[in-house]
Amino acid sequence: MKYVIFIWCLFLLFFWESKASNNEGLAPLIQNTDGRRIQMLDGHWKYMVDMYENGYYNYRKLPRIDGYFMDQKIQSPSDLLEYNFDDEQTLRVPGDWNTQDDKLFYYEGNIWYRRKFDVDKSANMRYFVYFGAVNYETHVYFNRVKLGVHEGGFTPFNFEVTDQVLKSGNSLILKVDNRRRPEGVPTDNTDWYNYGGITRSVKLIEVPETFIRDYHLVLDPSNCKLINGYVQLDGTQKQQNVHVVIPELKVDKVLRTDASGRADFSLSTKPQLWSPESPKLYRIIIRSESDEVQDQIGFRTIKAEGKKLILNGQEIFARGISIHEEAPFRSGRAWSEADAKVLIGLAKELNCNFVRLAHYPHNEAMVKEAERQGLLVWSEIPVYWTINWDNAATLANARNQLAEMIHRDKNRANIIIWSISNETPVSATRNLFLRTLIHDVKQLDSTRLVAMAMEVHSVDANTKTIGDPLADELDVLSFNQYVGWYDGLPDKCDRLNWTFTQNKPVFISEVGAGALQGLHGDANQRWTEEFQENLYIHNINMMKRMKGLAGVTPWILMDFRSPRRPLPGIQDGFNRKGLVSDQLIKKKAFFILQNWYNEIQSLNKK
Ligand code: GCB
Repeated sequence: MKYVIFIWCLFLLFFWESKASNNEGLAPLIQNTDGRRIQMLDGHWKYMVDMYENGYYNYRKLPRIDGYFMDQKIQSPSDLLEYNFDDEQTLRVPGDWNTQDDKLFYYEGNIWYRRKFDVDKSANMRYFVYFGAVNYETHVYFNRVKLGVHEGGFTPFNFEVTDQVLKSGNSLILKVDNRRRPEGVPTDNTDWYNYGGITRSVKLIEVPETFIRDYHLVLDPSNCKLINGYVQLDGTQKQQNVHVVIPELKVDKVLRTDASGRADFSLSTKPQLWSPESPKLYRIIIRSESDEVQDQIGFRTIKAEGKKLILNGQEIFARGISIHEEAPFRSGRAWSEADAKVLIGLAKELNCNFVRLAHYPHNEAMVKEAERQGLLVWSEIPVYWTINWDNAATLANARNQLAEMIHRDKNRANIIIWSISNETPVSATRNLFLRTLIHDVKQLDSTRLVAMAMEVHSVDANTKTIGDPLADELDVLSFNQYVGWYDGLPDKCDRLNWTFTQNKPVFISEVGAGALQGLHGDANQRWTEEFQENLYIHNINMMKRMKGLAGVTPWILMDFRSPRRPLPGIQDGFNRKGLVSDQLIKKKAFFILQNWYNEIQSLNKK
């Protein structure tokens, strides 16, 4: 009992302390920026490399009041000024800096960015600058005033600039620091490339004084004829009539927002359900007295029932693949609709109905393309391997990234799983940390499943299980396993059995082997396409024997850059577990997995 109380006190301590975070000045996130009046701030931004953070600290290492963010110009030839944005080179935004200039390929440090722009400013409107993602820590300055700070490289954030925005000559300056840090999320040790910079679009959003800041529409988990949701206004006129209109379903629901600007609602209708076979989306119009926003939303239900995964009331097997947010052909961070079309198109070709977007929230184009093409999604935050479990700021940061991920994508029908972590070693502090995140997901969005990629444990030489105490608290039993690659050779699969005490759907969130595309040889020779092919054959046979297997997302669709992978002539800085090379040439294993997925699909059709 004493032990339980002690643990509980620790938990509470975490909870309260976790309010400490590096974020500063952020405005509550605006929902659906694609549906707003925006001025894109993408394009060529001036940049300055600042290895010593000289534009931020003075020679006594104290923050400067005349830092680079003041964007000064000399007024007379005798003036002393040691920087000048006007004469600098440019970087493309969005885009990581590493793949834009050879000199920046290995750079981990600070870079200052500047974008000048004019605004066709209207009276009585409000303005926000919105960043899709910037890796990793960003200090934002607008017209020489500091707006604030955001930590985390894969989620959106915004600041209000209504009072500062000018009709001409606005100067938006960012200090972006991509140094890895042990207390960061992710921590300093990962198996992917640490691309730095403004990796997603930057937008200036114009909204009326009172605007529709947020909304959520979701099918009732136990009633397919009921849509639940809320609308949240922001501004001084909080009490308004708001219409939620779905023209195709002849729905026009009128709500009245309360003194806090919020209206919760339920509306009866019978939408055609979104599914991989028929990814139906409806045009939704939300209209207040002062604002209107439109979206495309689908409706479906998802639940775990015993060992079954149930989509829209029917059992489904998730034929998946893991994907990193890495650009096809050119490497670097993927960000565009064109990148998403290629990656999602390949997953479709593999005959997937599911993708694991690893190991951090991907750009919105990926999620939306997957939704249009009928792919279910597992979305996750970069709580990966050995992060600082006992650091309150680390927990606050992870919680914030989780909230930002859920906020952005809560209206996407294809997301069925929020995942809170990947391959984290069991310990008391880690359990407390992750338990807080599980609790958060349930608070923020109880309509989806909560998972994490767990590790496996051996019962005996031929039996494996999950020995993670958190397995009881998650909705699915998902784990990474590398039998045949890090764990024995592929024929080990033939002898192995799996046993689970929890009655939950089983997901293999990773399985795979490295192979250099075009390298051929014996099935026992590592790095050949034949070795990888053989490993897939043995693993698939083993997976066919696993009771309650409800989904798989092998590792991984495409080769991706990782500094942990130096082997010359084979890896050359790439993790080669892709089913296609970084140039998108298919390896033999691609077809093995594709055949299995075809087989599963035709069995399900019978
Ligand atoms: C894992 C990690 C993944 C790695 C992969 C590998 O378990 O979750 O991020 O890239 O193994 O290739 O070793």
